[in-house]
Amino acid sequence: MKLMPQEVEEFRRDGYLKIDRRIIDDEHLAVLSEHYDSLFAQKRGTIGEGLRNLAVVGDSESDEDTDCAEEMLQIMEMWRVDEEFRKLLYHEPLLDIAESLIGADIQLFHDQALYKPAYHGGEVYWHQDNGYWRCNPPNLVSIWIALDDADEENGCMNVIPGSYLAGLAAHERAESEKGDLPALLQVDADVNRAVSVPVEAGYAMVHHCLTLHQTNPNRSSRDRRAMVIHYMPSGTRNRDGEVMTDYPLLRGKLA
Ligand SMILES: O=C(O)CCC(=O)C(=O)O
Repeated sequence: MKLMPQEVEEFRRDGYLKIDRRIIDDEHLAVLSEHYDSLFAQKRGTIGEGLRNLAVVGDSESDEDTDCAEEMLQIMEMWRVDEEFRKLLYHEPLLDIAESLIGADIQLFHDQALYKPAYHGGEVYWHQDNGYWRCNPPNLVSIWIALDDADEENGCMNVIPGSYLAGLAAHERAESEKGDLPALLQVDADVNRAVSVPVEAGYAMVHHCLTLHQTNPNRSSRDRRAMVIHYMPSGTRNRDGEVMTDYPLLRGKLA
């Protein structure tokens, strides 16, 4: 089901939208959660090989150098390693949302699982996604799907409404930045304007690639598992100015 005109309008005004209808039903959510847990379990102890701890403060991504007090765990490109997450790319309710915002010709940019474990889940600093990506035109959207209820206690998304309209902000490397860890850029954001976006399990929110956003540490007793799919209009160029033709076409045609 496509977004209603007023929802599109809200997105155009705020640069994000909480979707008020369920996107993943109970049965589907149980399957995805099981596959998600099993992938993280398989990869536990292999930091740097497909699994990253974005809260790392050591000198490298190896387990020895990782400050395990904090974990903001990331697996990129889940669709390449798991059939359920590959199928999720084509889930009609998600593509309908993307189509309402970026048009009928939709390619995957990438997906990622972002897991903040209970008690010691790490932070993600204020940033814009396109601060990392530098895609052009900057019209990508990300659908952030909650596998657990996500709220202020366990690290839901916080956003600055309307921030995308000001274009790309100046990003700096955070102090804990080591190597090319992508989650460690940060922007000075006006936190007084921040809005929390709690999302229940099976629901989603969508944000523009220039929307300033952040998530807090998870000190609660509840895990916060999320899955994010980043969509781009076909014809989008990478940071080197090349059209990204070899990324999966999810709906419509290649530009
Ligand atoms: O899930 C998180 O903690 C951060 C999400 C994020 O930065 C994103 O979806 O772009």
